[in-house]
Amino acid sequence: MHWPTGLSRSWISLAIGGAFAVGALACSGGKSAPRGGAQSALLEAMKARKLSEADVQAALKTYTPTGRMDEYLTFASGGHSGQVIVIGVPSMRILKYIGVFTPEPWQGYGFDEQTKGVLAGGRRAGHDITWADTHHPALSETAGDYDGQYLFIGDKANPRLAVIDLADFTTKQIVTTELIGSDHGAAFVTPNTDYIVETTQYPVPFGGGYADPAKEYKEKYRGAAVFWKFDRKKGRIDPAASFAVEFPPYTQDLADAGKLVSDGYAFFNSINTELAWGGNQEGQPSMESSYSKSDMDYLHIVNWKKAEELVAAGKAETIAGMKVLRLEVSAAEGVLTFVPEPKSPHGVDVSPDGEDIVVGGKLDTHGTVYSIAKIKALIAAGKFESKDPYGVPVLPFKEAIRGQVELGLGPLHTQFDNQGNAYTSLFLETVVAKWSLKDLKVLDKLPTHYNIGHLVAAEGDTVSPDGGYLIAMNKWALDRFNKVGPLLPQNFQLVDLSKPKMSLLYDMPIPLGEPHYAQMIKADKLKPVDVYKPGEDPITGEKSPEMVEANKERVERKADGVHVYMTAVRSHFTPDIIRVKEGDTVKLHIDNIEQAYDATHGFAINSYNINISIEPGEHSDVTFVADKAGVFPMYCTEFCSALHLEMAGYLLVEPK
Ligand code: CUK
Ligand code: CUA
Repeated sequence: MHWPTGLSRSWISLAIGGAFAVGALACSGGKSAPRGGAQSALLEAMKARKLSEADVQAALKTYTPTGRMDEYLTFASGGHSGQVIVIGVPSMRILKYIGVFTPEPWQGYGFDEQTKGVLAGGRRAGHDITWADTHHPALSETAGDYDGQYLFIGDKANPRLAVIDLADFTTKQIVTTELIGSDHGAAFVTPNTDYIVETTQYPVPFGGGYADPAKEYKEKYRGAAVFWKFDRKKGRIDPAASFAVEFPPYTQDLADAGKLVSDGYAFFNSINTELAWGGNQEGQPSMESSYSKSDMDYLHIVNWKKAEELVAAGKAETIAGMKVLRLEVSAAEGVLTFVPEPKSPHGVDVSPDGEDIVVGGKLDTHGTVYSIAKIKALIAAGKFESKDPYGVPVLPFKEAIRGQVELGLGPLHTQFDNQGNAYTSLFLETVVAKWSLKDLKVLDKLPTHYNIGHLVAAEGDTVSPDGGYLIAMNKWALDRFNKVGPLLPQNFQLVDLSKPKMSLLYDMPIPLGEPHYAQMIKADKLKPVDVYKPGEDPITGEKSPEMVEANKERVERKADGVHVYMTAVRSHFTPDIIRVKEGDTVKLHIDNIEQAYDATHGFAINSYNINISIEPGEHSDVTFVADKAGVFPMYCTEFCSALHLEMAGYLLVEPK
């Protein structure tokens, strides 16, 4: 602890003159405030809270007064919560959890017909899946820059991909393919968001069939990169226009799309060229040791524009409903090329100018920097050193790299700033290493707490990163926060990049799943709507055919059930009594007929698991079978007005 007695006089005057006197100046009509008073008040506050000079400087850079907005928004994966977390930077205030793969009661996500339909898009093997292991969110891009329109995120556990519309921060679509059995290199977008890439992690036989790995791992198990076609006009993935590129069962890891000079290519790591499959009670070593026997794995280089042409020319085979470019075709036609990469790497990140492909060694102390110019020249000249057992040409390692940077222990992921610097997370050393892309020299290291996984810099995956801020996304937090039992939050540490030496600004616990990755976008690129258009179904974006207008509320008994057309407005539902008979199918159609910003109503019914959120303008549908007779209170769950408690009614289910 640096005690404020060592505080330099000049620094105090700076702090007081620069920041603390602003309020005083405003109150005293322009006359400057008595400095001595403010100075001693500051020192007293610092002493009372045991704050050092560095602490106060950090506080000045993150403290955000009431009503002030953040400069950036970070979209972080919610890890196993299956959600996305929206965080303001530099305040590190949580602004929203977006329900994505998991039902989320606050938003009524997964409770009404609209969002149940979205979740149903992620059913696999005939099962509803109500959780996800989300890892990598990806913002939509135009010409390699975040455009603020969409966000995509993958589910590693049940390979799925979700589309979130940033017009209303709502999940609109979930897609999946039974072709593959898990993913990890997902989601990554091509520079104009033509495709969203989802790459397998653990190989399985394509299409979900059975094969014993002890006998048929090499022959039957496969990985793939799925290129999901994004239809930007519709704001949806078009599965029929999507395709996959088959990979050998090398256990692919992270991926990134090329940009500018490397546009048209995508890069995928692999960690298991050993073709291990486990079996530690069947006479095999555990995966952890067998995966890392070889000194080199293969960086997969995919020419996706060529793949797209071949698929269009009918060269793909349809497996489990997905068009798949088979290995033989990809190897022969130059779609897939390998280049060795050191020992079980983890992250692969393309530099802002698209020239360098940086691979984090994980079990190697280096960051390896491949050059797309060299790779292209080698491919054009047909300069391959060998072929892998599946017939894929392999480029010579030494000739494909621009160099290696000696980073330290456990390099994982890399981000970039606007000064030509790269920032790599070192998991084992638990630091952020700042290094110069040009000279491949380490410039600075900042300790993190603890075990940093990913890191995210402002606009850090684009063709024009901003610098300024970086968040270290740390796995362990053992002595950083008050104790909360054996399961601890993750620790996001905000780092100041504005000076040559990095400095730590803020620790933020993330108590909801383990976020892996995040992306940080300039807040002014986002243009969300304030309210829905009257009667809008948020999932279709259209006026609902069942829209309910004021004074048109009614109950109609139809062949498919009792339709209740209801409106919600401060502070009543109309009708506020719903009479049905035991066994009736009930279809509620509810419109929030307000257009006032922030005037959300909730709607809940006891015992029927009914809970929705109806934002201003929104139309929502709920279907249930009234199979239990009785009296069930229903009420608004958002404290919407002084008479919110009166916004209630009864569902009356008359016995048969
Ligand atoms: S992964 Cu978790 S730290 Cu899923 Cu991107 Cu590297
Ligand atoms: Cu509407 Cu409370």
